Amino acid sequence: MPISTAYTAKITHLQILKEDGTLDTALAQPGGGGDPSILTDEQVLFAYTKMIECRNLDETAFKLQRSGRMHTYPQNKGQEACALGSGLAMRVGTDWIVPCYRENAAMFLHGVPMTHVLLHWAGDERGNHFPPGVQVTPIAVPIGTQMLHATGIAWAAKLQKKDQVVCTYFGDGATSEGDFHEAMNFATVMNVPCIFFCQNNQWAISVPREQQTASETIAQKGLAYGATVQQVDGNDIFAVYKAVYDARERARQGGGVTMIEAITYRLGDHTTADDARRYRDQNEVEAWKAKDPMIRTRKYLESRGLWNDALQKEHEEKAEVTIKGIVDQVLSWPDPDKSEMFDSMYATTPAYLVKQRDTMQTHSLGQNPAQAGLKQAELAK
Ligand SMILES: Cc1ncc(C[n+]2csc(CCOP(=O)(O)OP(=O)(O)O)c2C)c(N)n1
Ligand SMILES: [Mg+2]
Repeated sequence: MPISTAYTAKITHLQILKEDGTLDTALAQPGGGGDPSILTDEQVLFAYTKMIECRNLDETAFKLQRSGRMHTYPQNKGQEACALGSGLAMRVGTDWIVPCYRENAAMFLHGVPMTHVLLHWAGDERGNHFPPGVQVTPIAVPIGTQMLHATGIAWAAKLQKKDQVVCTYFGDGATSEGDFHEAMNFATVMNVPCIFFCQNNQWAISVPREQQTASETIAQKGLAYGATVQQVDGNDIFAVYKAVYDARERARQGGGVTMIEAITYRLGDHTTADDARRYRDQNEVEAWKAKDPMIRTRKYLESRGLWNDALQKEHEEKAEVTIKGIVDQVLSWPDPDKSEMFDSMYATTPAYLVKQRDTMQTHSLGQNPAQAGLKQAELAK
């Protein structure tokens, strides 16, 4: 029996907006040219103003943490094209966003109030309780878990014949977790409408991408499970938008899972609990700063006559006011009532928890339980 080829594969890398801010006109016309998979000027303009806002939020959250008014916060700096390109390509109120923690802008686009993201990182669980109708799941800090949730949501949508697609986000490091492989396997076998969006920002805290996986690309891990895969320049908002838009439409037509690997870079520390200078070469950081998605998007808008220094100043000032307003709201958020920790656990709170809740309201526990309306015999139960 001669040796034959059992399998060959090719993974393409998509870049539409070049680093000099010009479009590859073989792939896209400036203004969109009526192609729904290409961003219009209006969308790019909108996305750029959101980038300004998100960067201000990052800087503000950093200062809040340093001044003791915020717990850990993971900056999104440098990865905004991923969040905005993908967030814009998903249908608000129809599709689902299942985030990790480095795609704030996608969450905001889909209706999560900025206050809630800050509340979350301030350790307030109410930050995970989004307004009704918002189709976004809470920020997931345990690495990888959200991909399983996304798979379940997409499976439910398929079973219920709903026109819904799910986009879940995760980092390069997360693809070394079991949850990624289990989610990917189940999602592809069941052919569910789910997009696995990997923000390959080159680092998993202090572990560089090469030490974390021997896989030449992250995208090829999706190939192993039978997903459609696409690698994109993650600092190119056009490429991200097109890849997610095409994946969304494919999923709606029954084409199942797409895995997108977006090549990007974490310009900030891992979180405010980290100091990346201890393990990262500054030359590497500087090289990526030059590829900042904001610089590239701004160059494009300038070439279209849609942006200038005056607008930059105006929107930076506007963002400052917006974010300050958000912070004021968060800092004056009323404290939760102690009893709230009992309220959302069971549909009907069991008697022993009712007892705990009620006795917690008094200083007399163990001294005069009658104060809490409880008889000694009941407490002994
Ligand atoms: C299950 C689990 N293990 C370990 C951690 C600690 N941890 C937090 S972030 C992180 C690295 C994640 O790297 P990556 O997936 O590349 O995402 P990035 O932070 O780079 O966006 C680790 C190991 C965790 N949160 N959850
Ligand atoms: Mg990473």
